Amino acid sequence: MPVNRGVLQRYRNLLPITDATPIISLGEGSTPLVRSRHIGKFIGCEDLYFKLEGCNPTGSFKDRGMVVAVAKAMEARSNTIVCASTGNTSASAAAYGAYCGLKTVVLVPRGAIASGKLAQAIAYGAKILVVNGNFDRALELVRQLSNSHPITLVNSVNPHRLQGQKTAAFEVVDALGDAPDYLFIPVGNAGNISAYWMGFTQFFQMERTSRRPKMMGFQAEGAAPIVLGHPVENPKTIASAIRIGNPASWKLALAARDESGGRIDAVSDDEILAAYELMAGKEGVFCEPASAASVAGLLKSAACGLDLRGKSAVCVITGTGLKEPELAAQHSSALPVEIDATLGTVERALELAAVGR
Ligand code: AN7
Repeated sequence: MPVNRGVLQRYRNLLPITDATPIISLGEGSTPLVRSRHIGKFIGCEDLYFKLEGCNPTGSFKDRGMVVAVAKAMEARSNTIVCASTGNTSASAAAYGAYCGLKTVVLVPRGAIASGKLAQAIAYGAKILVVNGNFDRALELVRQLSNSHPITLVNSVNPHRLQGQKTAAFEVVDALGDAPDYLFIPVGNAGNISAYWMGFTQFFQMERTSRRPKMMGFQAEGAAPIVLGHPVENPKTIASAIRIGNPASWKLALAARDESGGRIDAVSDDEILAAYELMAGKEGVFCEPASAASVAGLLKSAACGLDLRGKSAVCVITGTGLKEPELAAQHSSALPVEIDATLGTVERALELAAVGR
């Protein structure tokens, strides 16, 4: 198997890079597209796939965009990067910042990011500022900060982020031989749905795909500004990664929805948690709740009459469940059983009859 040389090398000609752009990589991209064994059958969609973005180096899709943003920051001779984050962006920025010797500053909302994401930012040595306010406020702060200081903003308002993230759409097309009929994706700050649409559109214009998918985006019910048509001041959802009330790429997401003939809808926390359990328990994919929103959206759409028979669909699984291990224990029936260290107690715990010894 060849070395994974990463997104910059692999898509050199399709990204805004120059001879002066350093070709860096932590092995991002080239993530698996796996076929569903359970959920597809359940909803009558034989061609259902999951794009496992949790397999990226820091456990989320953010690495695809971060590698481009950081390379461009280095090209511009910046020595400090900053972002606001619900967790994954900060983990990714901190990793690439460490790898490239940049100073990384992350602003995260107090008490509102998963423990594993915070642990990553700490381990990678970022300067972590915990803000008494939500993500939207933190994003306002870093926008102001980067406007008045020589610090590069690496949130998805930095266009290089979306450029990198569009490569996931390229991979989906290459894996399936064409674009799917539908793409289901969680929506938070709305960068990723916009990036996928850019990627599908670019491949369509290059005639590397015969069509573009309908873009099906899903917000959490308590954090659904795009669905409601106005910002949400105090967004609430168990899916902390998409607890965002005023998405930066709002207009781009609406364009993706409308140009593709897709939808942006909301799913409840109960629907998100049911999909989160189903993905782990029936598909063997331990994803984070925000990622499960795409699957919850698929199930909701099918239940509301979307006929997926004979159609192909891809759910983007944006991040790994390992970043918030506490949540699994709160939402699973398969809890650990403590036993004495004897074969008899193991057998009793498994309801196995003892074989004569
Ligand atoms: C797992 O890390 O916004 O709609 O600051 O971590 O492109 O924002 C994360 C978002 C989906 C939503 N799934 O993507 C951040 C941040 C996961 C995420 C989203 C996020 P966008």
